[in-house]
Amino acid sequence: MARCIFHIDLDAFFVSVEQALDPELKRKPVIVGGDPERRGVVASASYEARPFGIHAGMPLSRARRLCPQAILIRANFSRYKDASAKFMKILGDFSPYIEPLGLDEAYLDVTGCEEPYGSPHQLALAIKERIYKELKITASVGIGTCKVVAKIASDLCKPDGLLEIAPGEEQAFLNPLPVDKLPGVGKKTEQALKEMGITTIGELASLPFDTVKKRLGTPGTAIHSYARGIDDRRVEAAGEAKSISQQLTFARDTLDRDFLEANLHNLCQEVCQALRSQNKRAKCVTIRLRYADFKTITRQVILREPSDVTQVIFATAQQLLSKALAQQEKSIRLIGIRISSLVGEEKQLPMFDSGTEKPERLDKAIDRIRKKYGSTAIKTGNGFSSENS
Ligand code: TTP
Ligand code: MG
Repeated sequence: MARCIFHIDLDAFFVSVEQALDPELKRKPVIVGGDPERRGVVASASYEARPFGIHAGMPLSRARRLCPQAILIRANFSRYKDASAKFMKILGDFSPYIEPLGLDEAYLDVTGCEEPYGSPHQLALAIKERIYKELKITASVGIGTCKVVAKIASDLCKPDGLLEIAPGEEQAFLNPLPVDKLPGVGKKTEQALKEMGITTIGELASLPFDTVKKRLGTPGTAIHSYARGIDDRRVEAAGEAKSISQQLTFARDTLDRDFLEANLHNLCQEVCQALRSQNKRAKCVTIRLRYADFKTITRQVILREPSDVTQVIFATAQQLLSKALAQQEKSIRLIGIRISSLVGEEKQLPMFDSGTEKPERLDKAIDRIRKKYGSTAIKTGNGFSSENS
């Protein structure tokens, strides 16, 4: 039996939460973002602001120039977290198979759940209605037999949309769309495909498998399957975080190595604390650097042994940073860390290697203090946190 997968994404999420709290903001160009004095960027723009060319990630200074009458609101993350929790809870009432992707989107496997409603379409309407009733926020829902089709469908029908791609219709739906609609196709892949004369998903789908593999490597084979509407990924239950990340934009671009390392250390402490709170360890460490010219690079390494020890993760990230700094001497505006390939609890007892025991004890003590008094209550040697935004 074909699966029935929903992808549900709230419209202009941060803005919609603010509009629900202050109806005066409705039907107006509204932007939620960071601090304009500290080079903040647009996090979310209302649909009334988008025709001016405003989109997420754009510097606020530019957004203001494009639409001076737009109402700018500083982000209130606790409000968005509350709304997100309510949103996920609503979805959980419709199916136990829910995979949150971020604060405002989730996959839902509703195979067999549609019966009381009559059809998947009716079920989607019921979900949209419930979300609107409780949160005063519109949602867009894509329905398909797999994740990739559902996700692209919800994206295409925004805002307040509902688009169902019937079983068997996947290829016809995907064919005319540009390749960058496929998840995993970024600027680089798009360019590589363009050089092969491929701009639509249909053209990609008609290429022989071997050609795609030769040109794009193994990751290209997944994209090739998606282009054919083939995507066996299951909807994975909540709480199965695949990675944890943190990043920081500096008030001023910098090349100061001590400053970069100190901030990297703080970020490592934050992600490792989150990791430990989930009783997990990470196998992969990635750093991200954005230069003054907005060029962004990532560098990653696989650890020999998975770890949840701040000192281990930081030492690895520090080496990646050193290498990157040696390769490029350009000022940096953003630094980030991601730990991924997370593994569960089956931790080995550090019976002989007392060298690893000490940092672990230190981490535990810090976690306890931070839990009690908040994250600024303690910082170990390397940390300093001025100048960041
Ligand atoms: P999105 O769902 O990508 O965007 P959106 O909900 O604002 O708009 P859309 O109607 O197109 O779905 O992201 C959800 C929220 O995540 C968004 O409201 C703000 C936050 N966000 C950022 O903080 N920075 C970003 O670069 C993006 C893309 C989103
Ligand atoms: Mg959204």
